[in-house]
Amino acid sequence: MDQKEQNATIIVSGGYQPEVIKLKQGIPAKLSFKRVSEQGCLDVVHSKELGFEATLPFDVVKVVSVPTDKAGEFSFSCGMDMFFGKVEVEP
Ligand SMILES: [Cu+2]
Repeated sequence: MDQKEQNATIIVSGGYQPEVIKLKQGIPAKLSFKRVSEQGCLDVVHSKELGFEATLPFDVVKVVSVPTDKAGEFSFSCGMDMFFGKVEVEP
């Protein structure tokens, strides 16, 4: 069956849960971040490699699109680059 879109939900609380998100190459993908902790710099998530930056208001789901045209491992992190998560795009 053809998949038209892939979605992953990431809970933000003292880090990212899950820390590794696996995606398939070539299928549009969205990450939904939900911050449930008041911990400071986690209110920003960004990734140079994936080309996004988003603010994460407390207890609000924030959706970002990520590219899946290239296979590989791409990291994202909190505003101060202390906490990291990773997207694995598999061919
Ligand atoms: Cu941080």
